[in-house]
Amino acid sequence: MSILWMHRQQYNPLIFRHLASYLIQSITMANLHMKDRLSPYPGTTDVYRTIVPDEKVPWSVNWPDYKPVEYTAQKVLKNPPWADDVNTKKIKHYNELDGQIDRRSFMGVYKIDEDTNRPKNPQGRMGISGRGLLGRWGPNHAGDSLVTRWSKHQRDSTQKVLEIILINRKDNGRLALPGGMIDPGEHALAAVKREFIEEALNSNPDVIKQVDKLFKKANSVYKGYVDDPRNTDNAWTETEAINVHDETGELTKDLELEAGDDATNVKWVRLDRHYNVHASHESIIQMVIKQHGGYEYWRDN
Ligand code: RP5
Repeated sequence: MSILWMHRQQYNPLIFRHLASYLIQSITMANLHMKDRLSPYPGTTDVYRTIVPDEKVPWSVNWPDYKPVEYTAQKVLKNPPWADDVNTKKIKHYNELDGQIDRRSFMGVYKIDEDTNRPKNPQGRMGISGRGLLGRWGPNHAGDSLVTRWSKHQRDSTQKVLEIILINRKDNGRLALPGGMIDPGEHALAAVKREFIEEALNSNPDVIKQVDKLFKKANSVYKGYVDDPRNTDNAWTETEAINVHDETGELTKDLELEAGDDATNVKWVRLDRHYNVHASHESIIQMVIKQHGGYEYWRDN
């Protein structure tokens, strides 16, 4: 947030309240999920989360006066095929495989509010109820790819630097892992490969064989919650992240990257510093760097 931005907003006390909360949270919450508690809610200019102090995030902390802002985007309320019905009473199989829809969470069994039949985000209060931009009540399962290889420009022989294919997201412009929501009945690996082809290769049919070969090296590295700015009290994102590492660089040397679908740009990114990446993708990237014994840039800056 720039000083200019703050200056322009100086007469809006609501925004300042949220800014103050954001700054305090930034200082005190080094390890707590953060991006899913920011305001305004993505895609809006006027939907502000109810401020949730850190100590009141867990549902186990009694807070009878808690009043989250209710918000579900119009496009979700229109009931497209990727979204649930607005009426949660129709959902009978939370925490289970509900036909083709996977309502199980990597976080374990989540609780359901007895009065509303709405699932409760296992990470706690988010200051907003409803589904926001997310289609499913409860977990919204995504898959992400981490296609990596060694950078040609190494720091030294003991600190090899990895590079990775990242996209820029259409919705927030941020650098992100190529990825997307898993369709009902789809396997995570199939979804990850499909999203990679759509977003990083613009669905180029000529590269399918090359991608098939590359994805033979697929290795699941993370299954869990994502600190996604779209998360609410009742709907949240989880992902299975899959690493495809091209040790020699041979399999990817001719791979022609071209952004498509939800991506505006795609490129190889040298992992030698922090980038302001979407959601909690940076922590997954760091996990993969550690697994391959690459240069751990976060230790130096
Ligand atoms: C993130 O949102 C996941 O990690 C995944 O990258 C992405 C899925 O959402 P869409 O790209 O389909 O919007 O939380």
